[in-house]
Amino acid sequence: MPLVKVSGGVSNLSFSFRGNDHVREAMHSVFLYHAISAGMDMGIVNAGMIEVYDEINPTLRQLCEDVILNRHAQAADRLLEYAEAIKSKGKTIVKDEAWRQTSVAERLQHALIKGITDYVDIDTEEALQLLGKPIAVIEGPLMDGMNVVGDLFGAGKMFLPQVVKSARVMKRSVAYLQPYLEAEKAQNATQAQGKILLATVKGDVHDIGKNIVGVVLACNNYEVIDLGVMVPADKILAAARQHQVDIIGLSGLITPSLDEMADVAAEMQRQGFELPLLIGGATTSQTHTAVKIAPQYSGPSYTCSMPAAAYPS
Ligand code: B12
Repeated sequence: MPLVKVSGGVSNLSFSFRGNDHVREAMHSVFLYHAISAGMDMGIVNAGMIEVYDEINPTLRQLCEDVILNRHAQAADRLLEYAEAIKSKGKTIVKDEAWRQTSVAERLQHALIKGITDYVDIDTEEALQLLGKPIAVIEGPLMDGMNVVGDLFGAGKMFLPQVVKSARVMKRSVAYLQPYLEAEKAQNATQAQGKILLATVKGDVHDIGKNIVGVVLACNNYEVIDLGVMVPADKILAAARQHQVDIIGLSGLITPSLDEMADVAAEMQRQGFELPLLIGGATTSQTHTAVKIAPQYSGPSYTCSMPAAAYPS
């Protein structure tokens, strides 16, 4: 029945394990993982009570799957037995801090996946000491960690509320680095290089990458006009005229943004703009700029989403 949507209260599933959050969180994640891939449209769930599917203890994950998928007659008894054992050992077993012993890149990745903000500042500082430059921390361990989050999310093993928490960790780390980026600016202070307008296009809320680009440009003496997220073409172009910018930079991370960016380019052409147009965001590509943007706009357009190492010198 293609027009029917499926929703449900996920926590009801684990209600009989009240007081044993470890088991409840695992059950919710296992259920969501299988239900979403089987077509569930909306799960009502306490965002603080879900685990990353891949991070569930493998024994517990199997026990939960046996119950949820009704795989054999003893499934419920075995999960009950496991739950009792966990409960009697108390909560300290559950809060495993062993990840604090790993390398700083692994710790930042763990914090991004788990949405843990407690150690972001000290880990970011350690990564900065190790890598020397704030931008190297962003482009290295932070971007690597976000890519893992993206892959887990894409595979249905992380859920939206968890990615919101990851975004918070990323933003906090970038905020920690900002004074260091600004200190670099003070060292290189020369006259303004030009004025650039940045916006995430209509329909898209992703702004972490755009904000980083804004900080880096500002630290390199560009004046940045940032219009924020979900910005329609007419607003972008009106602001570009009003502020007499030298460059327009668009950001977008979801597939519909690719067409929206092409619409902005077409509108720039129609309104007689000749400014350089920068296109950025994880889903954009050289091919997209070449095939979708350049034919719409006779001014220069550039792809800006490749890792720095991939740029031709
Ligand atoms: C964090 C995140 C979120 C957060 C965003 C928080 C925020 N305030 O930004 C939240 C949880 C809100 C979110 C929501 C959604 N997300 Co999301 N999200 C991500 C995730 C995991 C990381 C993005 C990120 O911040 N990366 C780190 C930054 C630094 O990288 P970046 O943006 O690429 O920026 C770099 C370059 O591209 C470049 N750059 C970027 N912009 C610009 C602009 C200019 C001018 C220049 C020069 C350069 C430049 O510079 C940056 C530094 O190098 C990605 C996965 C991924 N690997 O990208 C998915 C991802 C982008 N999301 C995805 C999806 C599907 C969604 C949702 C639709 C989910 C949903 N079902 O609701 C919604 C979108 C709602 C909407 N209308 O926009 C998909 C998109 C797939 C697709 N092709 O459409 C991805 C790829 C995950 C996946 N694998 O499925 N998401």
